[in-house]
Amino acid sequence: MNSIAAYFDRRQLAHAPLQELHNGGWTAYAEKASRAEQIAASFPDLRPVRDYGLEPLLQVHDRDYVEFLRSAHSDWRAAGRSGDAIGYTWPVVRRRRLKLDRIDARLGRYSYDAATPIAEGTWEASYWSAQTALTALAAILDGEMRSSFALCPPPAHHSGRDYCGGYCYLNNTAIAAEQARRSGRRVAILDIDYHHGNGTQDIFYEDPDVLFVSIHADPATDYPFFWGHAEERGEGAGAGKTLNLPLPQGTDIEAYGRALDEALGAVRAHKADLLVLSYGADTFEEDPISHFRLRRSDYRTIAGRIAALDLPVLIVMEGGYAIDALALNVGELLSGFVAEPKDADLIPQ
Ligand code: OKP
Ligand code: ZN
Repeated sequence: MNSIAAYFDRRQLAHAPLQELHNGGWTAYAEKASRAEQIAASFPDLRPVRDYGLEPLLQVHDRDYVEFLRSAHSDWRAAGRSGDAIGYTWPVVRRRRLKLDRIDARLGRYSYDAATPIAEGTWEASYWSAQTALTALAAILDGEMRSSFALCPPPAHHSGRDYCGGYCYLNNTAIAAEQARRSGRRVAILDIDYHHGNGTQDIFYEDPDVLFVSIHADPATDYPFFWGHAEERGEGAGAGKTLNLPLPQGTDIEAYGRALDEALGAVRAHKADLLVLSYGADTFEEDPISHFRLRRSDYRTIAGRIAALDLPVLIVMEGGYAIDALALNVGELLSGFVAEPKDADLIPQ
């Protein structure tokens, strides 16, 4: 049983696309609602989520993108389509600024892949996933908890300011990080999902205040291919504030641990006072769409090293597709973090 404060809202389950384009054919959508159901069922008490409205979402995402997400499925229906909305034409060559009404054009304009269908409940679920991250953050900022866990399907880290992709629609992680920065915190984001967090990276790429560090499968072999290479280090004022540590398929805890030490060194050097941890359990050896070799017990090791930073940690759930193992893997990671209320720190020794 997990004891760290965990946040989740059942409206997040409204997102249920049927299928995705995968290796040249349609397969069942991997980011299934049963992922969250399994994890949620492993918590004795999930805490309720507050509604912070659209404003914190619009600190990260463009308004026209948010409006697109809200209306895409009904526009799809209005165009006479059934099932989930999905694009098939992407404006990759200097055409992104064209403002077009046709739903197929807008699906291409606001996405970069065909892995991210918009179903009837996608907006509702994404909205509440972002509110879940904000509520879990507030527990830390208000001093109620030292660390907290946001159970956030749909996930976040492939979504950028004006695009969805990789099962991600709103960037919960970036929304919480931005909110924390606006509350005066010095924020570092550590992304340990198997896949590179291209959306989060893009959002903070020129930002000197928010450090983004990611350990992930080498994009030369793995999704999302076009981001996450070691030479991407940030730009402009943000130069040096992005660190990518790509690792080969087959990586086990030894090589992973070395990358983790480097990542934690960067977090320390940034002098962060809050860590946002984008956690994907798809680094697990049995994950059906990923190729690292981490074992369940490795998550406790990883958490222990992160906890040794002695920072408050907002843990935001990203991927993880070995559904039967998911709750145990999440529990193993959370077991490494402080579960007590923050006030316990004040009790004299
Ligand atoms: C989301 B998250 C491989 C298909 C990959 C997209 C993967 C999105 C992962 N043939 N489809 O980072 O766990
Ligand atoms: Zn992933």
